[in-house]
Amino acid sequence: MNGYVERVLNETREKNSNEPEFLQTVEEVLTSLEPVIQAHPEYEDHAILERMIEPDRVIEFRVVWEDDEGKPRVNRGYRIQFNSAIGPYKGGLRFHPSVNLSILKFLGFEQALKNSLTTLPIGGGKGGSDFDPHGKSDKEIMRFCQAFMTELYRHIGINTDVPAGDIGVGGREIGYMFGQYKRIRDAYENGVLTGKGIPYGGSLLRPEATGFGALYYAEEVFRHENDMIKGKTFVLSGYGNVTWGTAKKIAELGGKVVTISGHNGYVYDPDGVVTEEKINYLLEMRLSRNANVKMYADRFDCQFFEGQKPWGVKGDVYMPCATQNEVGMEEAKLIAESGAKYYFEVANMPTSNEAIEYLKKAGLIVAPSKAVNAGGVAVSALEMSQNSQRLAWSAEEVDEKLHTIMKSIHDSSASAAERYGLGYDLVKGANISGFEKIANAMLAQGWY
Ligand code: 2IT
Repeated sequence: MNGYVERVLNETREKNSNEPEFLQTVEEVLTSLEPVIQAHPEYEDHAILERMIEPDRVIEFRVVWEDDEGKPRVNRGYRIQFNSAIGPYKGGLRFHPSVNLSILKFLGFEQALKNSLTTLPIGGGKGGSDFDPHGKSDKEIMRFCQAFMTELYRHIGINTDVPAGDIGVGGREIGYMFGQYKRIRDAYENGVLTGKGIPYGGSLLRPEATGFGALYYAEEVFRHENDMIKGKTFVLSGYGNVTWGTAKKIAELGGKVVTISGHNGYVYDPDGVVTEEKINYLLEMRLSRNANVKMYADRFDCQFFEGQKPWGVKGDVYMPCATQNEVGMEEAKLIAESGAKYYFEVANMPTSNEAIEYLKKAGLIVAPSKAVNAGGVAVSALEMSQNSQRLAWSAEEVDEKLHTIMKSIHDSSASAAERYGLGYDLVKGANISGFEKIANAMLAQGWY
């Protein structure tokens, strides 16, 4: 192993031993970068790796909100401003009880590399809270979002840091947070948040962008393999916004999604999540107060497998769309046994590092989340552009730009891997391509 990479990895393992998810990402990325580090001693001379894995700053704050009984409730809020070498910090806010520093640091580091891949001028950040939206009333959600923004507003800005949604944060939450930001600042700076509603500066196609982008990327992979999406069976996890957009585009392209999942089990729909009614029902489920994927099985009369994951179901293409670490060695073995050829990560870091290596060795084409799901943040950056120009592009205009961006992400990843003699390795290629732009910007900007 390259000496510099090894030293930084060992230091990180020691210093960050209480941050398992962050360590997982750093190990995956840094081992991919070995040939680049080997060829460019200037990165070591300027401590690029050490500087890149240490966030610019970590902000942690108390959020106090009033529940429907009039009682005060306390949660922890965060914003990690990870890297601003190529643009203002950009990345989502996650509201979920599992949120902690390790999770947000892994997401922030991944976000910086992903944003670099988009070709657009955005740095990396991530934030959120351990607040659990599940079972909360609409008014409780509103009061939480207002309380969260009352602290967050002082750290963000159109040229500083531009948050968006992630798990537990969709259009409704962004609306409440933007309302509070506007009230406090007394200014209509709608470029400070993305994922807004269409009437107040949201971009057409932002809700679809992560899923649509994933399929535009997949189309490039299929083209490379002289294969086609039409007629293929897709095994998906999740049932939220990302799963919705992914299923919608798969249906449009003639594929068939046969599974969706939630925290309590998965649904098997042999007829496919293919009709408009079924696809739209995903959105309806998520917005219900006690959202639960079993609702789909009841509504469309299909089987629900309680407490199980969908990875034992046979398919041609596997696309984890739910959350981190859904696929470990056990699940990877099931996927490899199915004889499938394609594995596209859509959620952020859904696969353990060991499982990625296993799937690659088993002969699957593995595409990493930081490339596959980058269409979401890319359209967020397009939303920022539209807001700063005070105009709105048509859905066709946004879709065309998204297409171009996803193709470029695929091509730059493939060619980066090729350049370092790694073959068609989309995982390493994405890390290298995302890294190079940030590293070179950091070199140019001096030590900080
Ligand atoms: O993981 C992600 O890329 C997001 N949650 C979207 C971030 C954004 O700024 O749109």
